Amino acid sequence: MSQPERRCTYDPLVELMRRFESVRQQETAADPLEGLPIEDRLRRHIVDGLKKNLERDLEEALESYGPLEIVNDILLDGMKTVGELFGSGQMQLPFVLQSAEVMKAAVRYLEPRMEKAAERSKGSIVLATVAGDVHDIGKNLVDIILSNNGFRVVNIGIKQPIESILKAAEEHKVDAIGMSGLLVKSTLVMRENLLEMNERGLHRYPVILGGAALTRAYVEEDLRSLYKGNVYYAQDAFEGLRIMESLAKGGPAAPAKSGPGRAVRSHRLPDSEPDLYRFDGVRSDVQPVEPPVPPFLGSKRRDKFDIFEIYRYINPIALFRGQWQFRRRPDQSNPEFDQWLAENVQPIFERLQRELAPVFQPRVVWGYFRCRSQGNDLVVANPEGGEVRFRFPRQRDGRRLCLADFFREDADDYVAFQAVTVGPEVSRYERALFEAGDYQRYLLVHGMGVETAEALAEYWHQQVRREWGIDDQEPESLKLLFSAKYRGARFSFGYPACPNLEDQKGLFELLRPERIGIELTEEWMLSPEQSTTALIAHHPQAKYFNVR
Ligand code: B1M
Repeated sequence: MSQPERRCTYDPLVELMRRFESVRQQETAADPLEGLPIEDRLRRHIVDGLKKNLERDLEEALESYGPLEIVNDILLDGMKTVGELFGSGQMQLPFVLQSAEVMKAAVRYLEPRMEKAAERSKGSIVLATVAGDVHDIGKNLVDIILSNNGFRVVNIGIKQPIESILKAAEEHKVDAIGMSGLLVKSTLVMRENLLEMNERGLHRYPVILGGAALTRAYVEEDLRSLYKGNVYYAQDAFEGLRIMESLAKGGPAAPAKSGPGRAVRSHRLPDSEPDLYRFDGVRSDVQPVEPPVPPFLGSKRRDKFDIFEIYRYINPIALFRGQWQFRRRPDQSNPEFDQWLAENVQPIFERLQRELAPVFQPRVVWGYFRCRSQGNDLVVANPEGGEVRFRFPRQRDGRRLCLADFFREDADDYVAFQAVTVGPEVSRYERALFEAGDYQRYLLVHGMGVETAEALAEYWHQQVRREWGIDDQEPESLKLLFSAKYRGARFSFGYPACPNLEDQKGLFELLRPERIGIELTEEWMLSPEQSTTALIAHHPQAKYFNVR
Protein backbone atom coordinates (compact mmCIF):
# COMPACT_ATOMS: atom_id res chain seq x y z
CA MET A 1 0.00 0.00 0.00
CA SER A 2 1.45 3.32 -0.93
CA GLN A 3 0.84 6.03 1.64
CA PRO A 4 1.99 9.11 -0.24
CA GLU A 5 -0.15 8.35 -3.26
CA ARG A 6 -3.27 7.64 -1.25
CA ARG A 7 -5.77 10.49 -1.63
CA CYS A 8 -7.32 11.53 1.66
CA THR A 9 -10.58 13.36 1.78
CA TYR A 10 -10.52 13.44 5.57
CA ASP A 11 -7.89 13.91 8.27
CA PRO A 12 -6.85 10.35 9.17
CA LEU A 13 -5.78 11.38 12.66
CA VAL A 14 -9.03 13.09 13.54
CA GLU A 15 -10.89 10.11 12.13
CA LEU A 16 -8.70 7.71 14.13
CA MET A 17 -9.24 9.63 17.38
CA ARG A 18 -12.99 9.60 16.76
CA ARG A 19 -13.09 5.89 16.00
CA PHE A 20 -10.98 5.07 19.04
CA GLU A 21 -13.29 7.14 21.25
CA SER A 22 -16.35 5.23 20.03
CA VAL A 23 -14.61 1.88 20.67
CA ARG A 24 -14.05 3.01 24.24
CA GLN A 25 -17.64 4.04 24.78
CA GLN A 26 -18.75 0.59 23.77
CA GLU A 27 -16.62 -0.98 26.48
CA THR A 28 -19.60 -0.92 28.75
CA ALA A 29 -20.19 -4.18 30.48
CA ALA A 30 -22.11 -4.47 33.77
CA ASP A 31 -21.09 -2.05 36.55
CA PRO A 32 -18.37 -3.85 38.53
CA LEU A 33 -18.52 -1.29 41.34
CA GLU A 34 -22.20 -1.60 42.14
CA GLY A 35 -23.01 -1.86 45.84
CA LEU A 36 -19.72 -0.40 47.12
CA PRO A 37 -19.71 2.72 49.33
CA ILE A 38 -19.13 5.83 47.24
CA GLU A 39 -15.60 6.43 48.57
CA ASP A 40 -14.53 2.89 47.64
CA ARG A 41 -16.23 3.18 44.30
CA LEU A 42 -14.28 6.31 43.45
CA ARG A 43 -11.01 4.79 44.59
CA ARG A 44 -11.74 1.75 42.43
CA HIS A 45 -12.45 3.99 39.44
CA ILE A 46 -8.90 5.24 39.79
CA VAL A 47 -7.11 2.01 40.65
CA ASP A 48 -8.93 -0.05 38.01
CA GLY A 49 -8.88 2.76 35.44
CA LEU A 50 -12.65 2.70 34.97
CA LYS A 51 -14.28 5.69 33.31
CA LYS A 52 -17.76 4.21 33.03
CA ASN A 53 -20.20 5.94 35.44
CA LEU A 54 -17.41 8.15 36.75
CA GLU A 55 -19.43 11.32 36.46
CA ARG A 56 -22.47 9.68 38.05
CA ASP A 57 -20.34 8.61 41.01
CA LEU A 58 -18.67 12.01 41.30
CA GLU A 59 -22.11 13.62 41.45
CA GLU A 60 -23.08 11.26 44.25
CA ALA A 61 -19.90 12.05 46.16
CA LEU A 62 -20.56 15.77 45.77
CA GLU A 63 -23.65 15.31 47.95
CA SER A 64 -21.40 14.52 50.92
CA TYR A 65 -18.01 16.10 50.09
CA GLY A 66 -16.62 19.27 48.61
CA PRO A 67 -14.87 18.89 45.23
CA LEU A 68 -11.43 19.53 46.74
CA GLU A 69 -12.01 16.92 49.43
CA ILE A 70 -12.96 14.39 46.78
CA VAL A 71 -9.71 15.05 44.93
CA ASN A 72 -7.37 15.21 47.89
CA ASP A 73 -8.85 12.61 50.20
CA ILE A 74 -10.37 10.03 47.89
CA LEU A 75 -9.00 10.21 44.36
CA LEU A 76 -5.39 10.93 45.32
CA ASP A 77 -5.61 8.07 47.77
CA GLY A 78 -6.48 5.88 44.79
CA MET A 79 -3.44 7.22 42.88
CA LYS A 80 -1.29 6.45 45.92
CA THR A 81 -2.41 2.82 45.71
CA VAL A 82 -1.61 2.86 41.98
CA GLY A 83 1.91 4.11 42.76
CA GLU A 84 2.39 1.41 45.38
CA LEU A 85 1.14 -1.31 43.05
CA PHE A 86 3.52 -0.06 40.35
CA GLY A 87 6.40 0.13 42.81
CA SER A 88 5.87 -3.44 43.95
CA GLY A 89 5.74 -4.66 40.37
CA GLN A 90 2.05 -5.57 40.50
CA MET A 91 0.83 -2.93 38.07
CA GLN A 92 2.15 -2.24 34.59
CA LEU A 93 2.90 1.25 33.26
CA PRO A 94 0.11 1.22 30.63
CA PHE A 95 -2.42 0.59 33.41
CA VAL A 96 -0.88 3.31 35.57
CA LEU A 97 -1.52 5.63 32.63
CA GLN A 98 -5.08 4.40 32.36
CA SER A 99 -5.56 5.32 36.05
CA ALA A 100 -4.02 8.72 35.36
CA GLU A 101 -6.52 9.20 32.54
CA VAL A 102 -9.42 8.60 34.92
CA MET A 103 -7.86 10.91 37.48
CA LYS A 104 -7.54 13.62 34.87
CA ALA A 105 -11.14 13.15 33.73
CA ALA A 106 -12.37 13.33 37.33
CA VAL A 107 -10.42 16.49 38.10
CA ARG A 108 -11.58 18.06 34.85
CA TYR A 109 -15.17 17.32 35.87
CA LEU A 110 -14.76 18.70 39.38
CA GLU A 111 -12.64 21.74 38.57
CA PRO A 112 -15.48 24.10 37.54
CA ARG A 113 -17.07 23.47 40.93
CA MET A 114 -13.97 24.37 42.88
CA GLU A 115 -13.57 27.83 44.29
CA LYS A 116 -11.14 29.88 42.23
CA ALA A 117 -8.95 30.48 45.25
CA ALA A 118 -8.71 26.82 46.13
CA GLU A 119 -5.07 25.85 45.82
CA ARG A 120 -5.37 22.18 45.34
CA SER A 121 -1.82 21.37 44.32
CA LYS A 122 0.66 19.79 46.70
CA GLY A 123 3.48 21.65 45.01
CA SER A 124 4.54 22.77 41.57
CA ILE A 125 7.29 22.26 39.02
CA VAL A 126 8.41 23.57 35.65
CA LEU A 127 9.30 20.70 33.33
CA ALA A 128 11.41 21.10 30.21
CA THR A 129 13.59 19.13 27.86
CA VAL A 130 16.83 21.10 27.70
CA ALA A 131 18.18 23.15 24.78
CA GLY A 132 19.21 21.14 21.74
CA ASP A 133 17.26 18.04 22.76
CA VAL A 134 14.03 16.98 21.08
CA HIS A 135 13.01 14.07 23.31
CA ASP A 136 9.50 14.51 24.62
CA ILE A 137 8.05 11.25 25.92
CA GLY A 138 10.10 10.88 29.13
CA LYS A 139 9.26 14.39 30.29
CA ASN A 140 5.62 13.92 29.33
CA LEU A 141 5.37 10.71 31.37
CA VAL A 142 6.76 12.63 34.33
CA ASP A 143 4.14 15.32 33.67
CA ILE A 144 1.33 12.72 33.64
CA ILE A 145 2.47 11.06 36.87
CA LEU A 146 3.07 14.30 38.77
CA SER A 147 -0.01 16.18 37.62
CA ASN A 148 -2.28 13.26 38.39
CA ASN A 149 -0.79 12.88 41.82
CA GLY A 150 -1.73 16.37 42.88
CA PHE A 151 1.17 18.48 41.63
CA ARG A 152 0.88 21.48 39.36
CA VAL A 153 3.07 20.98 36.32
CA VAL A 154 4.13 23.70 33.92
CA ASN A 155 5.38 21.67 30.94
CA ILE A 156 7.13 24.08 28.61
CA GLY A 157 8.20 21.55 25.98
CA ILE A 158 11.39 20.49 24.24
CA LYS A 159 14.61 22.38 23.26
CA GLN A 160 14.20 24.87 26.11
CA PRO A 161 17.08 27.23 26.93
CA ILE A 162 17.71 28.07 30.58
CA GLU A 163 16.24 31.58 30.10
CA SER A 164 12.84 30.12 29.23
CA ILE A 165 13.00 27.60 32.07
CA LEU A 166 13.78 30.30 34.63
CA LYS A 167 11.24 32.69 33.15
CA ALA A 168 8.52 30.04 33.48
CA ALA A 169 9.67 29.20 37.01
CA GLU A 170 9.39 32.85 38.08
CA GLU A 171 6.17 33.51 36.22
CA HIS A 172 4.36 30.46 37.58
CA LYS A 173 5.97 30.71 41.02
CA VAL A 174 6.89 27.05 41.11
CA ASP A 175 8.62 25.13 43.87
CA ALA A 176 11.03 23.13 41.71
CA ILE A 177 12.53 22.76 38.26
CA GLY A 178 12.68 19.49 36.32
CA MET A 179 15.05 19.11 33.38
CA SER A 180 14.98 16.20 31.00
CA GLY A 181 17.24 15.13 28.14
CA LEU A 182 18.39 11.95 26.41
CA LEU A 183 21.43 13.21 24.56
CA VAL A 184 24.92 12.97 25.92
CA LYS A 185 25.23 16.67 25.15
CA SER A 186 22.18 17.33 27.34
CA THR A 187 24.10 16.23 30.41
CA LEU A 188 26.54 19.07 29.73
CA VAL A 189 23.70 21.50 29.05
CA MET A 190 22.20 20.59 32.43
CA ARG A 191 25.55 21.28 34.08
CA GLU A 192 25.76 24.68 32.37
CA ASN A 193 22.18 25.43 33.42
CA LEU A 194 22.98 24.75 37.07
CA LEU A 195 26.05 27.00 36.87
CA GLU A 196 23.89 29.69 35.30
CA MET A 197 21.39 29.37 38.15
CA ASN A 198 24.23 29.77 40.66
CA GLU A 199 25.41 32.81 38.77
CA ARG A 200 21.97 34.40 38.81
CA GLY A 201 21.48 33.59 42.48
CA LEU A 202 18.50 31.39 41.63
CA HIS A 203 19.70 28.31 43.49
CA ARG A 204 16.67 28.45 45.75
CA TYR A 205 15.00 26.13 43.23
CA PRO A 206 15.52 22.45 43.87
CA VAL A 207 16.30 20.84 40.51
CA ILE A 208 15.34 17.31 39.42
CA LEU A 209 17.23 15.82 36.48
CA GLY A 210 16.25 12.81 34.38
CA GLY A 211 17.09 11.12 31.08
CA ALA A 212 19.02 8.20 29.69
CA ALA A 213 22.45 9.78 29.31
CA LEU A 214 22.63 10.79 32.97
CA THR A 215 24.02 8.59 35.69
CA ARG A 216 23.16 8.78 39.35
CA ALA A 217 26.82 9.34 40.20
CA TYR A 218 27.15 12.22 37.74
CA VAL A 219 24.15 13.99 39.27
CA GLU A 220 24.60 13.12 42.92
CA GLU A 221 28.36 13.59 43.01
CA ASP A 222 29.56 15.90 40.24
CA LEU A 223 26.52 18.13 39.78
CA ARG A 224 25.57 18.20 43.44
CA SER A 225 29.01 19.49 44.33
CA LEU A 226 28.75 22.42 41.95
CA TYR A 227 25.12 23.54 42.37
CA LYS A 228 24.58 25.79 45.36
CA GLY A 229 20.99 24.57 45.76
CA ASN A 230 19.65 21.00 45.86
CA VAL A 231 19.83 18.77 42.84
CA TYR A 232 18.35 15.27 42.51
CA TYR A 233 18.50 12.44 40.03
CA ALA A 234 15.25 10.74 39.03
CA GLN A 235 15.69 7.45 37.23
CA ASP A 236 12.03 7.35 36.28
CA ALA A 237 8.79 9.25 36.68
CA PHE A 238 8.02 7.60 40.01
CA GLU A 239 11.33 8.59 41.48
CA GLY A 240 10.47 12.12 40.33
CA LEU A 241 7.19 11.78 42.23
CA ARG A 242 8.93 10.55 45.39
CA ILE A 243 11.29 13.51 45.27
CA MET A 244 8.42 15.96 44.80
CA GLU A 245 6.49 14.34 47.66
CA SER A 246 9.43 14.79 50.05
CA LEU A 247 10.05 18.34 48.89
CA ALA A 248 6.36 19.10 49.46
CA LYS A 249 6.70 17.84 53.01
CA GLY A 250 9.42 20.39 53.47
CA GLY A 251 12.22 17.90 53.93
CA PRO A 252 15.13 17.00 51.73
CA ALA A 253 14.22 14.57 48.99
CA ALA A 254 14.13 10.93 49.98
CA PRO A 255 17.34 9.07 49.30
CA ALA A 256 17.05 7.00 46.16
CA LYS A 257 15.95 3.44 46.62
CA SER A 258 16.67 2.30 43.13
CA GLY A 259 19.90 1.26 41.49
CA PRO A 260 22.74 3.22 40.07
CA GLY A 261 20.85 4.80 37.20
CA ARG A 262 20.56 3.89 33.56
CA ALA A 263 23.81 5.01 32.12
CA VAL A 264 24.18 5.21 28.40
CA ARG A 265 27.65 3.90 27.68
CA SER A 266 30.19 6.63 27.41
CA HIS A 267 30.39 8.47 24.13
CA ARG A 268 33.79 9.85 23.23
CA LEU A 269 33.46 13.11 21.37
CA PRO A 270 36.41 14.72 19.58
CA ASP A 271 36.41 17.78 21.85
CA SER A 272 36.40 15.83 25.09
CA GLU A 273 38.83 13.05 24.11
CA PRO A 274 41.07 14.26 21.27
CA ASP A 275 43.56 11.43 21.88
CA LEU A 276 41.05 8.76 20.90
CA TYR A 277 40.67 10.41 17.53
CA ARG A 278 44.40 10.88 16.86
CA PHE A 279 45.86 7.98 14.91
CA ASP A 280 49.10 6.72 16.47
CA GLY A 281 49.97 4.30 13.69
CA VAL A 282 48.64 1.10 15.28
CA ARG A 283 45.48 -0.41 13.80
CA SER A 284 43.47 -3.30 15.20
CA ASP A 285 43.65 -6.99 14.24
CA VAL A 286 40.89 -6.66 11.59
CA GLN A 287 42.12 -8.23 8.35
CA PRO A 288 41.33 -6.66 4.95
CA VAL A 289 38.83 -8.57 2.76
CA GLU A 290 37.98 -8.40 -0.92
CA PRO A 291 35.13 -5.85 -1.04
CA PRO A 292 31.85 -6.96 -2.63
CA VAL A 293 30.95 -4.76 -5.59
CA PRO A 294 27.73 -2.83 -4.93
CA PRO A 295 24.79 -2.90 -7.37
CA PHE A 296 25.17 0.83 -8.10
CA LEU A 297 27.10 3.88 -6.92
CA GLY A 298 25.28 6.92 -5.57
CA SER A 299 21.89 6.91 -3.91
CA LYS A 300 18.26 5.98 -4.51
CA ARG A 301 14.98 6.54 -2.71
CA ARG A 302 11.96 4.41 -2.12
CA ASP A 303 8.59 5.42 -0.73
CA LYS A 304 6.30 2.52 -1.53
CA PHE A 305 6.15 -0.13 1.13
CA ASP A 306 3.80 -2.72 2.47
CA ILE A 307 3.64 -1.52 6.07
CA PHE A 308 2.60 -4.99 7.23
CA GLU A 309 5.82 -6.40 5.82
CA ILE A 310 7.74 -3.84 7.90
CA TYR A 311 5.75 -4.67 11.04
CA ARG A 312 7.18 -8.22 10.79
CA TYR A 313 10.56 -6.71 11.64
CA ILE A 314 9.38 -5.18 14.91
CA ASN A 315 11.22 -6.69 17.82
CA PRO A 316 8.39 -7.64 20.21
CA ILE A 317 10.69 -7.68 23.23
CA ALA A 318 11.84 -4.12 22.55
CA LEU A 319 8.21 -3.03 22.05
CA PHE A 320 6.44 -4.90 24.84
CA ARG A 321 9.09 -4.66 27.52
CA GLY A 322 11.16 -1.67 26.43
CA GLN A 323 8.66 0.84 25.06
CA TRP A 324 5.40 -0.28 26.65
CA GLN A 325 7.16 -1.38 29.82
CA PHE A 326 5.15 -4.51 30.50
CA ARG A 327 7.04 -6.22 33.29
CA ARG A 328 6.87 -9.70 34.75
CA ARG A 329 4.98 -9.65 38.04
CA PRO A 330 6.96 -10.96 41.01
CA ASP A 331 4.61 -13.96 41.29
CA GLN A 332 4.89 -14.88 37.60
CA SER A 333 7.39 -17.33 36.12
CA ASN A 334 9.01 -16.49 32.79
CA PRO A 335 6.78 -18.89 30.80
CA GLU A 336 3.70 -17.52 32.59
CA PHE A 337 4.74 -13.99 31.69
CA ASP A 338 5.29 -14.97 28.05
CA GLN A 339 1.85 -16.51 27.96
CA TRP A 340 0.37 -13.41 29.58
CA LEU A 341 2.04 -11.27 26.90
CA ALA A 342 0.73 -13.54 24.14
CA GLU A 343 -2.82 -13.39 25.48
CA ASN A 344 -2.99 -9.75 26.55
CA VAL A 345 -0.39 -7.71 24.74
CA GLN A 346 -0.07 -9.41 21.36
CA PRO A 347 -3.74 -8.55 20.53
CA ILE A 348 -3.06 -4.87 21.32
CA PHE A 349 -0.04 -5.03 19.02
CA GLU A 350 -2.10 -6.56 16.22
CA ARG A 351 -4.92 -4.05 16.64
CA LEU A 352 -2.50 -1.11 16.58
CA GLN A 353 -0.83 -2.44 13.44
CA ARG A 354 -4.14 -2.16 11.63
CA GLU A 355 -5.17 1.15 13.17
CA LEU A 356 -1.84 2.85 12.53
CA ALA A 357 -1.32 1.58 8.99
CA PRO A 358 -2.67 4.82 7.46
CA VAL A 359 -0.59 6.96 9.84
CA PHE A 360 2.81 5.59 8.92
CA GLN A 361 4.55 6.95 5.84
CA PRO A 362 7.67 4.79 5.49
CA ARG A 363 10.38 6.18 3.26
CA VAL A 364 13.96 5.24 2.67
CA VAL A 365 17.00 6.70 0.97
CA TRP A 366 20.11 4.58 0.61
CA GLY A 367 23.28 4.35 -1.41
CA TYR A 368 26.69 2.82 -2.02
CA PHE A 369 29.92 4.74 -2.18
CA ARG A 370 33.58 4.14 -2.95
CA CYS A 371 35.76 4.69 0.10
CA ARG A 372 39.13 4.13 1.76
CA SER A 373 40.27 4.25 5.33
CA GLN A 374 43.13 6.46 6.47
CA GLY A 375 44.15 5.90 10.07
CA ASN A 376 41.03 6.65 12.10
CA ASP A 377 39.29 8.25 9.13
CA LEU A 378 36.96 6.93 6.49
CA VAL A 379 37.16 8.94 3.29
CA VAL A 380 34.08 8.52 1.11
CA ALA A 381 33.90 9.62 -2.54
CA ASN A 382 30.74 11.49 -3.40
CA PRO A 383 29.77 10.65 -7.01
CA GLU A 384 28.25 14.14 -7.21
CA GLY A 385 31.71 15.62 -6.55
CA GLY A 386 34.16 15.90 -3.69
CA GLU A 387 34.60 13.60 -0.74
CA VAL A 388 33.29 13.27 2.79
CA ARG A 389 35.61 12.45 5.66
CA PHE A 390 34.43 10.79 8.86
CA ARG A 391 36.74 10.51 11.88
CA PHE A 392 36.14 7.80 14.46
CA PRO A 393 37.56 7.10 17.92
CA ARG A 394 39.88 4.12 18.49
CA GLN A 395 39.81 1.87 21.53
CA ARG A 396 42.67 2.79 23.80
CA ASP A 397 43.56 -0.79 24.61
CA GLY A 398 42.39 -4.36 24.01
CA ARG A 399 41.70 -4.93 20.31
CA ARG A 400 42.18 -1.22 19.56
CA LEU A 401 39.15 -1.28 17.26
CA CYS A 402 38.13 1.70 15.21
CA LEU A 403 35.26 1.74 12.71
CA ALA A 404 37.68 2.79 9.97
CA ASP A 405 39.49 -0.57 10.29
CA PHE A 406 36.55 -2.37 8.65
CA PHE A 407 37.50 -0.67 5.39
CA ARG A 408 40.63 -1.14 3.31
CA GLU A 409 43.32 1.48 3.31
CA ASP A 410 45.41 -0.07 0.53
CA ALA A 411 42.70 -0.39 -2.12
CA ASP A 412 39.21 0.81 -2.97
CA ASP A 413 36.48 -0.39 -0.71
CA TYR A 414 32.73 0.29 -0.49
CA VAL A 415 30.42 1.55 2.20
CA ALA A 416 26.62 1.87 2.26
CA PHE A 417 24.48 4.44 4.06
CA GLN A 418 20.76 4.56 4.73
CA ALA A 419 18.26 6.99 6.19
CA VAL A 420 14.74 5.84 7.04
CA THR A 421 11.64 7.49 8.40
CA VAL A 422 8.08 6.52 9.25
CA GLY A 423 7.02 10.12 8.64
CA PRO A 424 5.71 13.00 10.74
CA GLU A 425 2.07 11.94 11.15
CA VAL A 426 2.68 9.48 13.96
CA SER A 427 4.30 12.23 16.08
CA ARG A 428 1.38 14.53 15.34
CA TYR A 429 -1.07 11.83 16.38
CA GLU A 430 0.92 11.13 19.57
CA ARG A 431 0.84 14.81 20.51
CA ALA A 432 -2.91 14.94 19.99
CA LEU A 433 -3.36 11.92 22.26
CA PHE A 434 -1.20 13.46 24.99
CA GLU A 435 -3.08 16.73 24.83
CA ALA A 436 -6.44 14.95 24.93
CA GLY A 437 -5.39 13.06 28.07
CA ASP A 438 -5.43 9.68 26.26
CA TYR A 439 -2.32 8.68 28.15
CA GLN A 440 -2.36 4.94 27.74
CA ARG A 441 -2.84 5.17 24.00
CA TYR A 442 -0.18 7.89 23.87
CA LEU A 443 2.38 5.45 25.27
CA LEU A 444 1.21 2.63 23.02
CA VAL A 445 1.28 4.72 19.85
CA HIS A 446 4.65 6.25 20.73
CA GLY A 447 6.09 2.76 21.22
CA MET A 448 4.68 1.65 17.87
CA GLY A 449 6.23 4.71 16.18
CA VAL A 450 9.65 4.08 17.70
CA GLU A 451 9.72 0.38 16.96
CA THR A 452 8.30 0.74 13.44
CA ALA A 453 11.15 3.16 12.68
CA GLU A 454 13.62 0.62 14.10
CA ALA A 455 11.91 -2.15 12.11
CA LEU A 456 12.17 -0.18 8.88
CA ALA A 457 15.91 0.29 9.51
CA GLU A 458 16.30 -3.45 10.16
CA TYR A 459 14.20 -4.37 7.12
CA TRP A 460 16.07 -2.04 4.83
CA HIS A 461 19.46 -3.17 6.08
CA GLN A 462 18.45 -6.68 5.06
CA GLN A 463 17.44 -5.46 1.58
CA VAL A 464 20.84 -3.79 1.30
CA ARG A 465 22.64 -7.02 2.23
CA ARG A 466 20.58 -8.86 -0.38
CA GLU A 467 21.17 -6.48 -3.24
CA TRP A 468 24.86 -6.14 -2.28
CA GLY A 469 25.23 -9.93 -2.33
CA ILE A 470 26.40 -10.18 1.27
CA ASP A 471 23.39 -12.16 2.42
CA ASP A 472 25.31 -15.42 2.77
CA GLN A 473 25.04 -15.41 6.56
CA GLU A 474 21.37 -14.52 7.04
CA PRO A 475 19.83 -15.95 10.19
CA GLU A 476 16.92 -18.34 9.94
CA SER A 477 14.71 -16.46 12.34
CA LEU A 478 13.88 -12.82 12.81
CA LYS A 479 14.84 -13.19 16.46
CA LEU A 480 18.46 -13.76 15.44
CA LEU A 481 18.23 -10.82 13.07
CA PHE A 482 17.53 -8.62 16.10
CA SER A 483 20.80 -9.85 17.63
CA ALA A 484 22.62 -8.74 14.46
CA LYS A 485 23.55 -12.31 13.49
CA TYR A 486 24.31 -11.54 9.86
CA ARG A 487 27.28 -10.42 7.82
CA GLY A 488 28.49 -6.90 8.56
CA ALA A 489 26.92 -4.30 10.81
CA ARG A 490 24.83 -1.15 10.84
CA PHE A 491 26.37 1.71 12.81
CA SER A 492 24.31 4.78 13.72
CA PHE A 493 26.03 8.07 14.39
CA GLY A 494 25.63 8.98 18.04
CA TYR A 495 26.32 5.44 19.26
CA PRO A 496 29.64 4.52 20.91
CA ALA A 497 31.68 3.41 17.86
CA CYS A 498 30.77 6.59 15.96
CA PRO A 499 29.57 8.96 18.68
CA ASN A 500 29.82 12.22 16.81
CA LEU A 501 26.30 13.36 15.92
CA GLU A 502 27.77 16.02 13.63
CA ASP A 503 28.69 13.20 11.25
CA GLN A 504 25.03 13.27 10.21
CA LYS A 505 26.07 16.25 8.11
CA GLY A 506 28.38 14.07 5.97
CA LEU A 507 25.67 11.45 5.58
CA PHE A 508 23.24 14.14 4.48
CA GLU A 509 25.74 15.33 1.85
CA LEU A 510 25.95 11.83 0.44
CA LEU A 511 22.30 10.74 0.63
CA ARG A 512 20.30 14.00 0.63
CA PRO A 513 17.51 12.58 2.84
CA GLU A 514 15.64 15.89 2.43
CA ARG A 515 14.25 14.18 -0.70
CA ILE A 516 12.18 11.92 1.51
CA GLY A 517 11.29 14.65 3.96
CA ILE A 518 14.02 14.13 6.59
CA GLU A 519 15.63 17.37 7.74
CA LEU A 520 18.71 17.83 9.90
CA THR A 521 18.18 20.31 12.73
CA GLU A 522 20.82 22.76 13.94
CA GLU A 523 21.57 20.35 16.77
CA TRP A 524 22.12 17.44 14.35
CA MET A 525 18.81 15.81 15.20
CA LEU A 526 16.49 14.32 12.61
CA SER A 527 13.02 15.59 11.89
CA PRO A 528 10.53 13.76 11.73
CA GLU A 529 11.38 12.36 15.10
CA GLN A 530 10.86 8.71 14.16
CA SER A 531 13.76 8.58 11.71
CA THR A 532 17.13 6.96 11.88
CA THR A 533 20.32 6.84 9.84
CA ALA A 534 23.19 4.41 9.53
CA LEU A 535 26.50 3.52 7.97
CA ILE A 536 26.57 -0.09 6.76
CA ALA A 537 29.81 -2.06 6.75
CA HIS A 538 30.10 -5.30 4.77
CA HIS A 539 33.18 -6.65 6.56
CA PRO A 540 32.43 -10.02 8.21
CA GLN A 541 34.29 -8.89 11.34
CA ALA A 542 32.28 -5.67 11.62
CA LYS A 543 30.30 -5.81 14.87
CA TYR A 544 29.26 -3.27 17.48
CA PHE A 545 31.91 -2.28 19.96
CA ASN A 546 32.41 0.29 22.63
CA VAL A 547 35.28 2.74 22.86
CA ARG A 548 36.71 3.12 26.31
CO1 B1M B 1 17.83 7.03 19.72
N1 B1M B 1 19.31 7.63 20.79
N2 B1M B 1 18.56 7.87 18.14
N3 B1M B 1 16.24 6.41 18.82
N4 B1M B 1 17.38 6.19 21.34
C1 B1M B 1 19.21 7.49 22.23
C2 B1M B 1 18.58 8.74 22.83
C3 B1M B 1 20.71 7.29 22.66
C4 B1M B 1 21.00 7.78 24.06
C5 B1M B 1 21.09 5.81 22.47
C6 B1M B 1 22.51 5.44 22.91
O1 B1M B 1 23.47 6.00 22.56
N5 B1M B 1 22.63 4.38 23.66
C7 B1M B 1 21.48 8.07 21.51
C8 B1M B 1 21.86 9.51 21.85
C9 B1M B 1 23.28 9.58 22.30
C10 B1M B 1 23.93 10.88 22.00
O2 B1M B 1 23.58 11.89 22.50
N6 B1M B 1 24.92 10.83 21.18
C11 B1M B 1 20.51 7.98 20.36
C12 B1M B 1 20.83 8.25 19.00
C13 B1M B 1 22.27 8.49 18.69
C14 B1M B 1 19.86 8.29 17.98
C15 B1M B 1 20.08 8.72 16.53
C16 B1M B 1 20.89 9.98 16.35
C17 B1M B 1 20.70 7.53 15.77
C18 B1M B 1 20.84 7.81 14.32
O3 B1M B 1 19.90 7.71 13.58
N7 B1M B 1 22.03 8.14 13.86
C19 B1M B 1 18.61 8.91 16.03
C20 B1M B 1 18.15 10.35 16.17
C21 B1M B 1 16.67 10.49 15.99
C22 B1M B 1 16.26 11.91 15.77
O4 B1M B 1 17.07 12.79 15.74
N8 B1M B 1 14.98 12.11 15.55
C23 B1M B 1 17.88 8.02 16.97
C24 B1M B 1 16.69 7.41 16.64
C25 B1M B 1 15.95 6.64 17.49
C26 B1M B 1 14.66 5.93 17.09
C27 B1M B 1 13.82 6.70 16.08
C28 B1M B 1 14.99 4.61 16.44
C29 B1M B 1 14.04 5.66 18.50
C30 B1M B 1 12.99 6.69 18.88
C31 B1M B 1 13.53 8.01 19.35
C32 B1M B 1 12.46 8.93 19.88
O5 B1M B 1 11.51 8.54 20.48
N9 B1M B 1 12.59 10.17 19.62
C33 B1M B 1 15.25 5.75 19.43
C34 B1M B 1 15.27 5.22 20.74
C35 B1M B 1 14.07 4.36 21.13
C36 B1M B 1 16.32 5.44 21.64
C37 B1M B 1 16.51 4.88 23.07
C38 B1M B 1 16.99 3.44 22.87
C39 B1M B 1 15.30 4.91 23.99
C40 B1M B 1 14.65 6.27 24.17
C41 B1M B 1 13.30 6.09 24.79
O6 B1M B 1 12.31 5.93 24.08
N10 B1M B 1 13.21 6.06 26.10
C42 B1M B 1 17.65 5.83 23.63
C43 B1M B 1 18.59 5.15 24.59
C44 B1M B 1 18.00 5.06 25.98
O7 B1M B 1 17.23 5.89 26.40
N11 B1M B 1 18.40 4.07 26.71
C45 B1M B 1 18.19 6.43 22.39
C46 B1M B 1 11.95 5.86 26.84
C47 B1M B 1 11.60 7.13 27.63
C48 B1M B 1 10.25 6.96 28.26
O8 B1M B 1 12.56 7.26 28.63
O9 B1M B 1 13.06 9.66 28.03
O10 B1M B 1 14.64 8.32 29.47
P1 B1M B 1 13.27 8.63 29.06
O11 B1M B 1 12.41 9.09 30.33
C49 B1M B 1 12.31 8.38 31.56
C50 B1M B 1 13.45 8.65 32.56
O12 B1M B 1 14.67 8.99 31.97
C51 B1M B 1 12.91 9.67 33.51
O13 B1M B 1 11.53 9.36 33.56
C52 B1M B 1 11.09 8.98 32.24
C53 B1M B 1 9.90 8.06 32.34
O14 B1M B 1 10.11 7.02 33.28
N12 B1M B 1 13.02 11.09 33.21
C54 B1M B 1 12.83 12.06 34.16
C55 B1M B 1 13.26 11.71 32.03
N13 B1M B 1 13.24 13.02 32.20
C56 B1M B 1 12.95 13.29 33.49
C57 B1M B 1 12.81 14.48 34.17
C58 B1M B 1 12.50 14.45 35.52
C59 B1M B 1 12.35 13.23 36.17
C60 B1M B 1 12.53 12.02 35.51
O15 B1M B 1 12.33 15.64 36.15
C61 B1M B 1 11.41 15.78 37.12
